[in-house]
Formats: sequence, structure tokens, C-alpha cells
Amino acid sequence: MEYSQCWLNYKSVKNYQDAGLLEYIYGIKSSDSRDNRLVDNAVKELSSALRTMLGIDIKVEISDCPSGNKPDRGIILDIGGEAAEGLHEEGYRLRQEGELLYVNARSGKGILYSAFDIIRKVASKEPLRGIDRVEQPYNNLRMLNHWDNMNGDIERGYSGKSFFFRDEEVLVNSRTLDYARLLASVGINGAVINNVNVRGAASRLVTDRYLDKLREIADIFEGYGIKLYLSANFAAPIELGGLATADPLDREVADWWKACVKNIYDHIPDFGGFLIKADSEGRPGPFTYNRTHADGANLLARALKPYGGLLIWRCFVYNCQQDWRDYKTDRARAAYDNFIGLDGLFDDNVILQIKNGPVDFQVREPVSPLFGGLKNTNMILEVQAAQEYTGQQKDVCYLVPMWKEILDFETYACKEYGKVADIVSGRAYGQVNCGMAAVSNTGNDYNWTGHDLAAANFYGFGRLSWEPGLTSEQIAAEWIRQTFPESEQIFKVVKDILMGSLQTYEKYTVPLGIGWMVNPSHHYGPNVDGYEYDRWGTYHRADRNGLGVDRTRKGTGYTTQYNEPNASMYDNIETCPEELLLFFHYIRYDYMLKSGKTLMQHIYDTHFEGVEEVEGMLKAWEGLKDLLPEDVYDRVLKRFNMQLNNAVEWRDRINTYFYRKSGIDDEKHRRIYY
Ligand code: GCW
Repeated sequence: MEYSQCWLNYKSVKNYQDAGLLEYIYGIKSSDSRDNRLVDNAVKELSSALRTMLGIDIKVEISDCPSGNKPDRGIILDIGGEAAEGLHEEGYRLRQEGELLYVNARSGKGILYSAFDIIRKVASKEPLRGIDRVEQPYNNLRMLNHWDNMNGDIERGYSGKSFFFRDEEVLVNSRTLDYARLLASVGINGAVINNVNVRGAASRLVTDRYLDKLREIADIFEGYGIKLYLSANFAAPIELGGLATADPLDREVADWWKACVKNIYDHIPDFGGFLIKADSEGRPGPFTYNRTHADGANLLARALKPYGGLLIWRCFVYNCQQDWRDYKTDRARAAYDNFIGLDGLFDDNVILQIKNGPVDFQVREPVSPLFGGLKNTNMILEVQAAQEYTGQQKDVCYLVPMWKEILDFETYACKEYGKVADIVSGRAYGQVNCGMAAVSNTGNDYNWTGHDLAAANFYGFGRLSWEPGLTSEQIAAEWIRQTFPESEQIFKVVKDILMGSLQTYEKYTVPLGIGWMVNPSHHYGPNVDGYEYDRWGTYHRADRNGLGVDRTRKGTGYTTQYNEPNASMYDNIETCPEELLLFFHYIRYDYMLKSGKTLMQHIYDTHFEGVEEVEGMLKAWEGLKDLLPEDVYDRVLKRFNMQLNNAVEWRDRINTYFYRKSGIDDEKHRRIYY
């Protein structure tokens, strides 16, 4: 096999109590051919999974006639009917009655999602008898963003090369289908397949040069309920169209985009829309023409509108030419400062895509104040499954707990629906075009995600975007049960490793929310001053007395971007959550934390603990040697060894750096390199 099937690599499930309900699958066709394709795929997935898991013969029948002779036992997959009334378009009802398991949905998508749900339940040995549940997605948009380049490289990719592009060509092969299956199995319904930094050949993806090939991908996606999106180049009218300008208010520019979009839909009727990174890190945008980001986004949105397309516009806009001597400019302020004044000015098919934090996917950041700030704008929450700053898929770091914290954050924007989960799902302000996106952590490695355990983030993002109410433990448990052979020991060890991994990573890397301290450009491993005197606006400001950035009212004023009481909470050193203390305040090394430790002692202790915890994980993994497939065991073991080296390097560099700055000894007299 060229590659693994991740969590769709079905294993035998012994003595499943409700197997008797599953021996027969009866699918009812609808009048819509697209729905029927999805139902066909649902039946295919379900029957092959059940055959492998339960080791029984599964009989399948697909009927044209809703009132035909239904079986008296088995699974009935039905679009429409009373039971589907009032459901979300992608939702379904799962109900057992007698010897029948009924699935009712409003579309083929609902049927497909129910199939993977049944598979999940069987893999986890959850009972089906007695079930009567409605499942529907909390977010309408559940997307992955690939930062894949057309030469086959992946920006911030840690799992091999792209499986969408190579040598400036679009790839369509068995991976495309298996990728679609993986996405559908966790409820993801959109994928942007090329990097937001659109350069060179990637600019031409929107042209005839590539559209036929892209249509093949879109077609495979459609059978699994996924829409294809592209990142586009804002300067395309100049680069491709030969126009003198890309000014969003220029008539010819608008016409160029209209023709471009029409041509895309002529080839790909199910096309989702564009994702745009503009005026950010050197990418072109409306600022060149003294236009606003609303002008820029609406220009493209209007071209997409007649076809129902969406225009997703990123808020990652900041000055990346800062002077480190400038204490007033604060990169953390940038997204809010650039976009809050535009609230309400975007067309209804524009969505602003906002990174979870104000800076850039660090291991710990506060939630972006645009959530709770914007009130009349569609939003997507962008998180990064690719572990750029969280161990690059060499170190294990289960990110679902971080994403949960973000979704649970109370913004106080409105009474009932103030949580980030309610804002990005559109509940707070009654919006439809909203949801979540993750920068994908996949590539063409055998296991798709470099680190086998990083697949839990791929899986977990999908599940969480479908249902943010799931707990991190539940998601981990589901993933483990579907990924590994049945064994309580494997289950316990892997679950403990995953659940502790983010905290461990945070302990041995950057303290209390300050961020960065990484090697410039590739971002793996410690380099405390790596960005300190650079232009990127990412400073820790450490001196002999303390460290941290004063982002209070008296400092950069960033705290004022939050609603009350959050603004005051962060502003006051006493009420600021300690895990974010250095993000918001300059703190002396001898400052006493609530734990009764000084800041300096906290830094020493967490760094020693972090390494010990990695040693513990490595040991626990070694204990699984005889239970796991050899290749899985070996791959992960290798990564744990890399992680241990990384953790030791972080511990020693951080401890030494701050010892040298502060001159304060470790109370426990452990080894610090003076
Ligand atoms: O985190 C930074 C990355 C860039 C990335 C950028 C972005 C795609 O270091 O590699 O570019 O964010 O989100 O646009």
C-alpha cells in the first residue's frame, strides 16, 4: 500500500452487541441525481466498513421506489419523509425501532454523514438499540485550507509533498478519492486546495490551463459533499489579464473578474468560491489603490454572486516591516484596527476569515478581539492544524483542547450567544455563511500527517467543526478506537499522551503567552532572540529585570479592543489569566505568581517538567511495542526521540537565557548552563 487509510482503516470489532441490526442496507433513491450519488457512496462506505469490522455478509439494496417493499430488519436510508422535516440540510435523524435502524435526512449529504456516524459507533462499540438522535452540523462551513504550492511543496507542510500538485500540474489519483472520504467521514464540506500565497503558476489555476483537471477533483469531491475552493491572486487582472490595474473600483477590473468567474463555473458548476490573502506579507491588495478591504472583497463577491459562490477574505493583515525600536506599533492590534471600521460594509456572500489569535498561531494567545467586535459581518474562525509553532508534527501536540478553549471563550458581545462558537457559527447575529477553517496538516506521507498521532488533529478538527460541544476526550477516544487495534492498554496510553501533549509542549517552550522565541523562518526549535530585533513585530522585550509586552491601556492599548469585562480583566495584572501574563504585561522575574512561585522559578520548573513529561510519554509508548503494528510503533518512536531532543534544547536554551539575564538561581539547583 502506498499510503494508510488513517481512521478509515477498519479493524475487526469483536462481539458487537447490535450487529444483528446491520446485516441489511436498504437505500431509497430520490429524484435528485446528486443526492443519489451521495447515497450510493454512503451505501458503499457503510457496507464495506461493516463487512470488515463485523466480518459478516452485508446485503445491499437500492430502490427507486420509496413505498416499495422495505425489509423488516436492517438499515433504511431515506431522504425526505416526515422524520426529516425541520432538519438542517446536512443533518439526519437516526432511530431504531424493532429490528430496523432508520436514517432520515434532507439530502444525500445527511445520508453520507449518517453512514460514517454508524461506522464510528460500531468501531467504538456504542449501542444502536434504543437510539433516537438528531445530528446536525453546528457550523455551515467546515473547511480545510491547504497551503500547497504547484511545484509540490507545502508551505508549513510537515508530512511530505502535496497530493494536489506536482511540477505545476494538478494531480488526480486514488489519494484524491481517499482524501474526500476522510473529509466526509468527519463532516468537512469544503477544501481550498492551493496556498493563500498565490504566485506563479498558481495564479493560473482560475484559467482554462487548469480548469478541466480541477473539475475532475471537484467531481470526486461532489460525491462526498465537498466543495472545491481556490485561493486567488488579487492582482490577477494585471498578471493574467494584461490590465494596467487591479483597482477594485475600476470597471474593466470588475468585468475581468466576472468573465474569469463565469468561465470557472462553466467548467465547475459546483465551485465553492475564492479565498484571498491581500495586503499581507507582500501579497497584492486594495491598499495599493487606496481602496478598502471592503472594496476589494465586494469586487470578487459580486463576480461570484450569480453562481452562489462565496468570497472568503483573510484578516491576517499587518505591517511586516516594523522597527523593533518602535514600542507603539503592536502587531496584535492590526487585524482589529484594519477591519473593525468595515463592519457592515461587506456583501452577504463575503466572509472574513479570522485567525484564532491576534498574532499568529502561537502555542498560547488570547482570542482575536474581532470575535465579539464584528457584528454585521460573516466570519470564519481559522485555526492551524499544521503544527507550525506547535512542534511541526515531530513533537506530539493534540490541538483540540486549544480549539475548544477558543470556541468556549466568552466575548460578551451579546447576552445569549457571546461565545466564539456561537459567533462563528452565525448564531449570535443570524448569519448563514459562517463556520470554521483549519490550515491542513496533510501531505503525501504514508500516514498523511507525518506524525501518526497528528492525524488526531485532522480528525478532531472535522468533528469539532461539526459539533463544538464534543469534548477533547470524546474526540480523542473516537479517533483512537478507529485508528488502533482494540486494546484497553493502547487506548489508555494514547489517550493520556494526547490529552497531556499541548500542556507539555507549552511547558518546555515559550512561557506564559509571550510567543515566538523560535528559529527564524522555519520556526522549529528555540532561538530566544531569533525575532527580537527583526521586522516582524514579534518581540518579548526581555531585559535584566523581566520580560513581556505591555499591551494595556498604558502600553499599546491592545486590551481596549475587547468588550468589557474582558478589557479590564486583561488590563489588570491581578485579574489577567496567568497563562497569558507575558502577552499582556511586562513582568519582573521576581513577581510572585498565584502558585507562590516567582516568574523566574516558574520558568525553570515548567521547563524541567516539560522534558520529564516527554520522557514519560516516550516510555509509555515503548510499553506498547508488542501491541501495535510494527511500522506504527517505529514511526512514532522515532518522532518521540526527536521530540525529546527538541524539548531538551528548549529547556536548556530558555533556562540559560533567563538565568543569564536575571542572575537568579534555580531554587532546586538543577543543571543550568551558566
Ligand atoms: O504563520 C504565517 C506563516 C506563513 C503563512 C502566513 C499566513 C501562508 O509563517 O507561512 O503564509 O502565516 O497565514 O498567511
